Amino acid sequence: MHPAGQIIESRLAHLESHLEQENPVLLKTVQSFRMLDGIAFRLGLLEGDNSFATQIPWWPLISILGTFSAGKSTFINHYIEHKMQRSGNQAVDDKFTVLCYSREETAHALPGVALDSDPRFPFYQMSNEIEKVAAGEGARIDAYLQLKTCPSQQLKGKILIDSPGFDADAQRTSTLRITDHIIDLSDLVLVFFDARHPEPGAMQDTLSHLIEHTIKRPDSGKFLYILNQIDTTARENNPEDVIAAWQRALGERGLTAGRFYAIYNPDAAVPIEDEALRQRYESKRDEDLKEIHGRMEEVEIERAYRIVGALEKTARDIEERTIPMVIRTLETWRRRVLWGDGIVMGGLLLFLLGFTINAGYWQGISFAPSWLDTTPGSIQPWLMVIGLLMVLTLVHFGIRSLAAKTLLGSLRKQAEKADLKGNPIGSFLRSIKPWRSIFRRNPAGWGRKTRKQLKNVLQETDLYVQTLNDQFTNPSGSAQITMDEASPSFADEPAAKQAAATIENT
Ligand SMILES: Nc1nc2c(ncn2[C@@H]2O[C@H](COP(=O)(O)OP(=O)(O)OP(=O)(O)O)[C@@H](O)[C@H]2O)c(=O)[nH]1
Ligand SMILES: [Mg+2]
Repeated sequence: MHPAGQIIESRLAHLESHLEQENPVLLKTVQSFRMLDGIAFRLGLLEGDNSFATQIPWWPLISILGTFSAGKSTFINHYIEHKMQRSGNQAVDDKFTVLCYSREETAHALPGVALDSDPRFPFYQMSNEIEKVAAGEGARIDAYLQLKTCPSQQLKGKILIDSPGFDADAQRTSTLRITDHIIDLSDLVLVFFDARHPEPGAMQDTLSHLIEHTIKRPDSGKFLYILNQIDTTARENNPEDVIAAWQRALGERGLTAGRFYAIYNPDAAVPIEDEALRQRYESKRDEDLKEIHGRMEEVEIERAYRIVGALEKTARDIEERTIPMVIRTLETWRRRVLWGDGIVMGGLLLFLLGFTINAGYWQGISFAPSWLDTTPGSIQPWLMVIGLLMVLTLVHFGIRSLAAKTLLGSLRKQAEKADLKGNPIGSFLRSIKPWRSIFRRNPAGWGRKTRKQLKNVLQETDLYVQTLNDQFTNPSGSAQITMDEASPSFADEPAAKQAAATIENT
């Protein structure tokens, strides 16, 4: 096998071994992605070192950001029921910690470079990103990122990222860049604030970076803003005022109600003496924690449907968008070649005619230059015809490649705009190889077999959706939520719509 193909194969095998532990339905989809890869290789849409499967993130990412000592690590430890992350009142974390599931009993900590080679993680080119903003820092990826694995059930099928305390003023550009990168990749972002800071105004820049920058995003729905450690406000005269002040401060920055939560950690909290007050705090906390945890579970379900949706979309895109785009380009190319041939060859023939007439080579309509008579044998006219044909052939192929060159730029732009997973330029170039007639309408490799395989993949996606529906709506399963709640953010994915419809019908 191609060495690049081997790399992909080992990545896919790696992916499958993780899915085997965490989500068997998605394991099957890898086979369908392989099928699509095969189709795309044949069509020239993918190169040897690529796979549709590695272009999508397989594990949902939940990142926990926020001010330092807000209780991010304590929250995570509580959620995963393992004491994975150190916590403390000084700034404890100086690295981003990626936490993921492993069935091994002992927890493992691995350096940041481990994230580069694992298909679960979208940090593939993180060191390049860092290098761009801070020269020389890219090689020190281990100083920014670390990976920890843990056998927590809560970590199954998702990845958590714990981050160092965020302080917009003191932060290095590289850390800001990683933060932004992580926000981009995350399916859910929990932004922690600390109720011990009575005056939210004290951290203008941090608030601005965490709120004003996020609120305008098209995916702003994935941010949850969490005021933590509200137990510390119980001793104030008007505890509700502290929460209200925060809510106001966030509101001034454009955050509307609904995604603002107030919680505290039962283990780390200071005891609340007043019985009635304590109950009020506990019920508020439990209610909000339940909602936060609920969102964290949903993310896993959403991602499963999204992967099947991506599979379906990739298959459909090949047939409905990529191939038509290549066919259109081939048509334009054919027209240009024909025109080019006509003009150049016509011109050449006219020139030869003019030249020979001028030279007196013609007698009436027969070509009879004086030098032809004197030469013994009658082979020369044929040689001339062959020579002429060879010149015309060269001209034709020259025009083919010239015409192709004029189309590459616009094809590239079209492909970028359409945001296609495969590269139509590869298919186009393969379809205009010298041995292919310009009159062939279909791109190279686009035949009955390929179409049938695509159809099979689409049928399989329907099956996967049904299996996922069974898995997630089955009351004995762990997750019990309705699709309306589970899939608000990907309503445009066909598979998701179908899933929602299927559930409604049952
Ligand atoms: N009273 C109270 N203390 C808490 C709560 N959550 C965390 N703490 C304490 O706050 C301190 C900071 O907690 P961490 O979990 O380390 O905070 P962090 O946000 O991870 O901090 P950095 O990683 O340093 O940014 C620790 O001493 C925790 O015990 C809470 O809900 N109430
Ligand atoms: Mg921490």
